Amino acid sequence: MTDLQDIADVGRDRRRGGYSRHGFDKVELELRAWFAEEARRRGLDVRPDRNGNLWAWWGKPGPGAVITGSHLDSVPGGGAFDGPLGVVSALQAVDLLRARGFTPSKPLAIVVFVEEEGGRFGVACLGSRLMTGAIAPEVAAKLTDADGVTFGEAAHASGFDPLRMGRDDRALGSIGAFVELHVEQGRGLDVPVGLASSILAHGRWRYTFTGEGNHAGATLIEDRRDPMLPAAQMVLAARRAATSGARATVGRLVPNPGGTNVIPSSVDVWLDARADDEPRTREVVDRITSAARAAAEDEGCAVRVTEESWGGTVHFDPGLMADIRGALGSDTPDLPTGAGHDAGILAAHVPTAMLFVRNPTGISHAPDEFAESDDCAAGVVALATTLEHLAR
Ligand code: HGY
Ligand code: MN
Ligand code: MN
Ligand code: MN
Repeated sequence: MTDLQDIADVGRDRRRGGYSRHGFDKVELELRAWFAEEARRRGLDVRPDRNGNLWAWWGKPGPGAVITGSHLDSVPGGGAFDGPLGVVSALQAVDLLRARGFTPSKPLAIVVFVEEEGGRFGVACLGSRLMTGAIAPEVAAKLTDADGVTFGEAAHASGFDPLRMGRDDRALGSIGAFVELHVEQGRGLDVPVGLASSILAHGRWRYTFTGEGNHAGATLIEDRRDPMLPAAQMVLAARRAATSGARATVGRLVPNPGGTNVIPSSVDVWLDARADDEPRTREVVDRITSAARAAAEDEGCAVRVTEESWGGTVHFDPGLMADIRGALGSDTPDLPTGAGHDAGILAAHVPTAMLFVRNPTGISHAPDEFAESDDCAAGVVALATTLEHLAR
């Protein structure tokens, strides 16, 4: 059954050495090597695709393939389950199917997508967006991390040619169904396993406030053009504009240069906004942006707003959900989620569904993210039953 230790180990490894700087960095490469070794131990054929996503095949790749999997990268300060639970459970589901004497009549694979959280290069689901053409390779290649390293350089250093990245019709064409198992994020399940029905529309915006860098002690207040002020006003405006239906979050604010005794010359603030649909999301962002512009003007600062990523509302495939519910039991609940996933990117291209494993804390993207062993084990059984049903 799912060994919590496996998940905890992967989670621990993700914390080591700046795990949030995933996307082909040392820790992600080590985790990918761990996955490849675990897959090979199970006789799976491990092949990276040209976008850096890792595929472990049970049987020859081919049309109508049943695919499962998730991601191994994390957010800064993330938990151990978001991503790894889907990957570890897929490996354990293969074990369970083998133990049942099952051999798939369709190709079956586990996929590990690269840079799902956008923790290093700022765009979530980068590997699945590249594969589906949702982001152009030349745009992805220029994305930079906190040290100015580009995704193209990082990918190249990991053996991938950024110029060969991009929409992969062969891979997409081979997928008959994609089912991602994931820890629940937020509280909604009263039973160990449920299905996802939809994902909120979701975008990320970068606000750059520019003022005048100066000395904290030598500069009179009336002589300042301090970009930290409109940045702070924007954070408050985000909370004021948010409602339970439209979630606006500022989780990252970076003053430049960032000295305690230095009035910053500029401040970058990232906004994560999500709502049921695009109009409601953009309405909240517009309100925040006008407050940001007004605050910048008051302080004699400039502000530049850049939309860094966008993904519309996702509705999962009702036919596939019904098919899976037929295999798992008609009482299998479904629930919407506010969290984005690679499954949300693939859903626009191939029949896609998600299985959620109950999270008693509801907390995610934080160390208290959790799932009970029994619920994880129930998730493996549900995934194995789903894969057997789809690939029989
Ligand atoms: O941000 C998200 O919702 C996902 O965890 N990448
Ligand atoms: Mn996440
Ligand atoms: Mn995730
Ligand atoms: Mn000094």
